Amino acid sequence: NHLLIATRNEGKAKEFVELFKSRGYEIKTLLDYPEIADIEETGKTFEENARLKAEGIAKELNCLVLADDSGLKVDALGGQPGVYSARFAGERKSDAANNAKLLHELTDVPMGDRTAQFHCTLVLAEPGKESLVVSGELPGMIGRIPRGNNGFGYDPLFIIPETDKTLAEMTSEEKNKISHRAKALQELDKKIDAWLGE
Ligand code: ITT
Ligand code: NA
Repeated sequence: NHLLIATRNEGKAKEFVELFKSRGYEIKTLLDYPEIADIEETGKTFEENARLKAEGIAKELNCLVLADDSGLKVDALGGQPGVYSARFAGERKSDAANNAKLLHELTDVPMGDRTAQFHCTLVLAEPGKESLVVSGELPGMIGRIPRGNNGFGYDPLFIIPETDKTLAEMTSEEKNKISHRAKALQELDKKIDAWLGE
């Protein structure tokens, strides 16, 4: 069972390898295929962008492809950065630059109002078939200083209130039990067999 995941984000790729271990799939990502061109994310929603990536690569390679479009929705910012999470501080800027911009935008927002959700939409695509779309969300709070070295992206700022830890202070095993990505995959689990059999 082979599955190509249409991502070049190393943090996502690592999580997918771990998440799919128990699911009996052998995972490849676009990091294994440097010759394949990036798909432009011109969509305005997570689903549109995940479809562009999954359906674009599935058509190009004529195989089964899963894509993840995800991001951070901050309530005090009206849901931003949302689909622009990867490019919040500008194109090709570091995770640290994105985190610094987020902290700056929230300077005057008190802790009680720093609620946020991580969102993940997954699209599974195969040429000539209607794609399967699932999503997952994880609620939390945006901290005032980055904490922890695990994970990627906004993890050092994303506090899980029940544990008082940021996602970057959790092990990958702990994060993979609760994350938006794990929840979306649980939805995929419920639907994938019927979809593959269609
Ligand atoms: P691919 O399109 O190649 O998958 P990308 O990084 O461009 O990589 P997205 O467009 O989906 O992917 O952007 C997702 C961004 O949202 C990501 O770069 C992080 O900044 C943030 N993000 C998503 N999931 C996250 C997580 O689990 N932890 C921390 N940040 C996350
Ligand atoms: Na995106």
